[in-house]
Parts: sequence; C-alpha cells; structure tokens
Amino acid sequence: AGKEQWPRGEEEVWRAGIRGLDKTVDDITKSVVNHVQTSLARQAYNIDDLGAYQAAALSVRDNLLVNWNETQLNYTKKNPKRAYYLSLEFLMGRTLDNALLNLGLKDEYKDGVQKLGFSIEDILDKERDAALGNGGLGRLAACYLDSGSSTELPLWGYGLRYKYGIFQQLISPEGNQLEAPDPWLDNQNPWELPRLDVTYEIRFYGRSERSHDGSGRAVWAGGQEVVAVAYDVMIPGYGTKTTNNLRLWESRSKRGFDLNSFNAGNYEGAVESSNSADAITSVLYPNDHTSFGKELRLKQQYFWTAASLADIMRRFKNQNKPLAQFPDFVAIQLNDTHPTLAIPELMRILIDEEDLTWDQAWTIVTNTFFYTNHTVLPEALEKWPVPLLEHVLPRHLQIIYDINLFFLQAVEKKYPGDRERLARMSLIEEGQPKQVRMAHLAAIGSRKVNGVAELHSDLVRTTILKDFVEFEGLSKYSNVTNGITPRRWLDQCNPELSALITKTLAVDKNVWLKDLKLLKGLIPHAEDADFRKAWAAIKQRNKERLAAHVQSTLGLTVRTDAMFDVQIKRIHEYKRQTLNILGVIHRYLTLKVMTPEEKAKVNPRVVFFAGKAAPAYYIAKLTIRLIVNVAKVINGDPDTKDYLQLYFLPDYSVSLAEVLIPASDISQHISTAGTEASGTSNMKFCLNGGLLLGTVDGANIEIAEEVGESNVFFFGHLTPAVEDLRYQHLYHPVPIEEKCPALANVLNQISSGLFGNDDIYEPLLNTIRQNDYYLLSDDFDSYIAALAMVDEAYQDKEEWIKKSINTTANMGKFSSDRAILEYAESFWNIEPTPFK
Ligand code: KOT
Repeated sequence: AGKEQWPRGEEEVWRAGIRGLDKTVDDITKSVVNHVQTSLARQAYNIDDLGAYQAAALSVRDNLLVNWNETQLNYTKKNPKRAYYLSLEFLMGRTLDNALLNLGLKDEYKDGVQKLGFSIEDILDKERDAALGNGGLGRLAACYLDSGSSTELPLWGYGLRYKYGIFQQLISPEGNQLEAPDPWLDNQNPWELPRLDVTYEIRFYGRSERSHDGSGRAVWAGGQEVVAVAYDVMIPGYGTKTTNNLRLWESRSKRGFDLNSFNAGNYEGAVESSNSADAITSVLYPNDHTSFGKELRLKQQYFWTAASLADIMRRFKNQNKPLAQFPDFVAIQLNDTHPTLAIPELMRILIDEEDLTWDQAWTIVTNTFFYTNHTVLPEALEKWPVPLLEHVLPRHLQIIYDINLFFLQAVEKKYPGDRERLARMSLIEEGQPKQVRMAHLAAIGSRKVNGVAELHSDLVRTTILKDFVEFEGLSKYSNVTNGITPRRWLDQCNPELSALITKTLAVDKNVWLKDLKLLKGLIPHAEDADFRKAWAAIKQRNKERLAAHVQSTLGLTVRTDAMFDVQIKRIHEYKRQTLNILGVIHRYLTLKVMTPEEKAKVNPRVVFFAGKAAPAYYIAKLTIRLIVNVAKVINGDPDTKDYLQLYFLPDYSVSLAEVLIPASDISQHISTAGTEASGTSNMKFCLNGGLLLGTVDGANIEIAEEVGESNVFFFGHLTPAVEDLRYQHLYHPVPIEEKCPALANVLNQISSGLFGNDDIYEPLLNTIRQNDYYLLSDDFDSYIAALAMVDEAYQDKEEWIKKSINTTANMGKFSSDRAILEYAESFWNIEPTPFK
C-alpha cells in the first residue's frame, strides 16, 4: 500500500537498461565512437571535422535527453502551473558549445575529442546556426528559453520548424545585397527529436455555420486540412538538470497525395495539395518591422497557434480538471501580435468544442494570455484584411466580430455617445478593405500587456494603447525590461574575460553567472593597474580574434591597433545606419584636409557594419551599397587608410555577433528617439566592456542609469521633441544647407560622385533632403560632437579601461534570468520546480 505501481515489465531490468549521464572522458569517447560507428556508419579512417561534429553532437544529445526525460517526469509528477512562450521566431544560433557548458562537460569533451584526433574549436565551428528569426525579437525568445531552464521554471516554447531560416546575405562586387536560401537542415539536425506521433489536424478555409439554438456555437467544416507534426528541441539550463522543451511544428499534407488525380494520370495535380501543405512551414518571412498581409503568413500564424493550443489543451485535459481551472495551470505569453489568433482559437475550442458559454470562455481566455509589444512603429503593427480572414478562417472572423461587439458595448457604456473613441478602439479599422487590428485584440484578450523597456512601455501606454489604458486601468499595462543570457553573451563568447572575472570575484562562475549583480564586485578593481592591464589585454586578443576571422573568411587585413567601432543590427531607416555612414564620410573628409602633424594626433579607427536588409526594402539595400562603396574608397586611399578603415561584414548572424561583440571598444545604438523599443545588443556590448554611443532611446536609458551617464556617450534630440520636429519638417522646412552645413556637404560629396559616378544614391539622400522622417539633419551635429567626445575619451587609455570595467560591473540588471523571473512572478504566477 502506498507504493506506486511500476508501469510495465520488471523494474530492475528497466533500471539496468537506463542510460545515465556521461561523466568521464572515457564515457565520452566511447559514446562518440559509438555514434561514429552506428549513427553515421563511419570509422576512424573516414571521419572528418563535420563527421566528428555530428558524432559529438549526437553524444551530447543523448546526455541532454537523460535530463530532458527527468525534467518532463518531474513536471508530470508535480503538475505545476506551466507557461508557454509562443514566438514565430527563435534565433538560437549554435547549440553544441552551449549544451556542453550547461551540462558542465566542456573540459571533458575537449579532452575526449582531442584523444580522437580533433580539436574542439574546429568541431564547434562546423555547426550551422539555427537562424529561425530576423533579429532582436527572435533572439530574445532564445535568451528567455535559456533563462527559463536555468531558473528551473516550467516554461515551454512553441514555434515553427521552418525548412529555410533567415536568408543568407551575399554582397555583390557593386555592393548589392543578394539573398540565397538558408538550407540549415541539409546536414541533418542533431538537436531535434521528430515526434511523428504527436500530430494535429489544422483546418483552413471552408464554411462556418452558426447554430440557431442561442448557444453562440458554430460548426466549421470543409476546406483544407493540414497536419502539424511536432519536433522537439531540448533546452538545457545552466547549472541545473532542468531541460525544458521547445516544440516546433512542421506542416505536412493529410494524405500523402491525392489518389483521384494520381489514378487519372494527373501527377502534378496529385501532389499540388501536398505542396501547398508543405509550403506553410517552408520559409521564415524575412521582414522585420513590416506587416505585409499575405495569405501564407496568415496560414503560418494560424497553423502554429492552433497546433500549440491543441497540444496545450491535450496536456491540460490529461489532468481531468474542470476547464474553469485552465488559467490555474496554463499561462501563454504572446511574443508580439504574431500569435494573437490564439485568442479567438481558444474561444472557438471552448465554445464550439467544449460547450462553454461565451462568458465562461472569455473569462478563461482573459486569464490565460499575456501580450508583449515590441514596437510602436506604425508599419509594424499587424492588421489583417477582413476579406482574407473571412476566406481563410471564417469561424475566427465571426468570433472576432463578437468580441468586438461585446467590447464596444462596454466602452459605450463607460463613454456614452463618444463615437470617435469607439472608432479608435474598435478591433476593426474602417477602410477599403476593413482590417482587424491585432494589437487591440491582443490587448483586450490578455491579462497583462507589457513593453520591453521603461521608455517603450510608457510609449505603449501613452500612444498606441492610450485609450485602452484609460478604459481598463493602468495596472494591466506594465513593463518588463529585456535581458540577455550571460552564459552565451559573456562566458561562451568571451571565455578569457569570464575567467578573469571568476578569478577576480573569487566566486565560482556557477554563482556569478546566475546572480549577475555580483559583477559589482569588479568595481574596486578598476583602480588596480594590473587588473586594468589584464582587462585591456583581453580586449586586444578579442580584436585579434575578430581580425583573424575577417582574414580567414573574407581575406581582408584589419589593423588591430585601432579603436573598434561597431554597428550590427537589421538595416532599417529608424536604426539610422545612414547617420553612421554619413559620420564616417565626414571623418574621411576631415582627415583628407589635415596636415601630417594633425593626423599624427588622430587615433586610428576601424568601423564595422553588419546586418541584413529585408529583400524588398529598397532604401535599406541602398544603405548597404553606400557603405560598401565608401569602404572601397576609404580603405584604398593612402592619405587616410592608416587612420580610418571601414568594413561591411556580410551575412550577419548570432555566430558572427559572438566574435564581433567582445572585440568592440564602442558600439552604436543611434535610433531616432522613441523608435527602438529596447535593443538587446546594446546590453551584450556593455556586458563585454564595450562602451555605448547612442541616443536617449530604449534600453540605452536604463543602461546609462546602471553604469552611470559618465560611462556612456549620449547625443541627439529626446523623444518628446520628435513629433514637433517632424511637424516642422513638413510645414516649415529649412534648407539643409542652412540647418546643417556639415551634413549638406557630406550629401553633396556623395551626389558629386565621390563613391561612384551615377545617381544611384539619390533616393537615399532624398529621404534626408526631403522630409527626413528619422531626423538625421536634426541630430547630425550632436552626433559628430559625440564621436569627437569618444575620440577624446579614448586618448586617455587608463580612464577608458576604467570606464570599460565599470560598465561591465554594473550590467547585472540585464540578465535574462531577472527578466524571466519578472514574467514568472508578476504575470504567469509560476514557480521554479527543481528536482534532484
Ligand atoms: C516586428 C514585426 C515583425 C518582426 C519583428 C518585429 C519586431 C522586432 N518588433 N520589435 N522588434 C525588436 O524586438 C526586440 C526585443 O524586444 C527589441 O529589443 C527591439 O528594440 C525591437 O525592435
């Protein structure tokens, strides 16, 4: 009595067969050799670095699975409330090094592969990035999964298994961005477990018939059915056995191909429906900050939210609890509005399939979902045309209309007769065609809404969701400042700095990497000359590592005795890479007229850019072209090349960021005030002792609060001024020659053919000469002044190193562990659920 029944067979026999964790170098070499022999069907005679990577990865995967199984069993036994992070993007980068770190087996694998004749660095370098994301939003999701496991939270991710991730960027000799597919699955992916038995059928199109029994129910039938198949990715925590799951869905056709067409000899027709099913998860949309309203994108969103909700519902139902308790066991975080269809989908399940009343269903829904907004840029706010929704998801459109009806009735009650307010708040925007405003739906269907940095959350509350705050109260609209995982973004990418920190703090790295505020212990050491020397030497070696990387991948020789100045992010007008390149040209022109004596006082600078432009974003692509062509001129000019070098590094990725960030002296985060919601690379640079040059925007503000204003270089107009300046540009324009002669001169030099003789740059230059929406002409002078301050500060090397140390020391707040625990405690109400 009281003893649990062993489920089947003989317990001892099972237990004897269960694989434990590899612990010794000997265990590891055995397991790697075993995979070479069995999984790869190769031998010592014919194994190369790629094969060795694959075998090592499979062996690491076995170890992850041991912990993954125990984690899932622990959750099944304890049945805690769980949180689910729904994101269309997870920008994971490489996995092997992170898995080794989190398993605590880095040294053992290093020795093991060495005994087998390989170097761990070469093996790690064979892994392709998992690049299922565009930029910050997707990388944030990846950091949050790492932190969820590291803090032992029952947190799962749900996303799509795109066959092709973000495109590979090639740069033509003329400087044009070309796109190539990213076949990341070509060499197989050892980090995923296909769950061919976990499938759901997802419907599209068809008809929805409302019942006439007053229940509000409907029957949705017909159309196309597509199968969702689960692939699981293990997410190990650092310093813990907790290994959570990221479930990615792949689309497949329901019946291999259409037999009727096949039998009639129509082979193309026979596979057509299977092609259209496969198409859903074939490629990641490469647009950051634009909503295009395309049918395939809508199908991706519904396919993924419907499969995820079905899976969550199945897990909940296994517990045999009443549906009213759903929000006591399930919290769902919506990463931007992309998964907002989950709101009408859960309504549909509860009403049409579970027979709940509208009110019962709405109570459950509004206690389950949480919505994070990542941008206030108008072109990024998702709107779906009503006719498209009606065609693809007829039942969901009905539900959205019903939600809107009840919602507007409540608004009308509070503000009788305020028609304008109703029009502003409606889920439906009038127009040709009418459109559904997804941010409004996400807001009213959620328990909490948050922005991603203090300033941004204020902007959400006072601009795009102002009416909703007034109506529902301020407490629902809050902030969680973004964070980054210090495992990948310090320990892994900058091992020497991590080791120095461990030695200096005299605590185990297990401790400070999970309690990042302990970095404050570095502050007194900034006054120690030997420590500063060690700190600076590491920065120098990181510059040499970057230079070696550029040499081996691009064949270019970068000088390493210069200040490294880095701007790496998606190319977008609001991020103002244009301001940076115009500043570089200004510096070049200034150098050209200097005497040798003047030049002798100049500190050499190497400027790096990297980033992808959305394939259809013409102005962003022109910006890349300008950078590349300016680089050709500057790097080839004997008058200046010892003082200024410029590089555009193609195909920016997580892995490239891991080499660039630790090498930076100064990085640029120079968006027009109020446009960059947070930024997260700003945090990565500062954590690695790079200083920040930026505008008073996003998380830059909170970084300055932490590290001290004297350690950052701020410039430019503030957010409240932006609206007025734009108004002036439109109605009281001042010629650029008058307003900002230095900028006018730079623009004229480009126009006159200094970087190529035709007019190709005119459309880009005209964005500034004409209405200058992103305020380059307003910020240029203060930008140039800030660059001069950077130069001046860099002259005093000892002071600069002190700033660098103090910056790192004060970055503890920006650990994603802090951020994820804020979500867990103040939103989701979930708790760490450790096990032995
Ligand atoms: C919007 C639409 C489509 C795809 C991506 C977006 C997007 C990305 N919106 N905001 N972001 C970035 O999110 C990061 C993580 O919160 C922020 O740090 C960054 O400032 C946003 O631009």
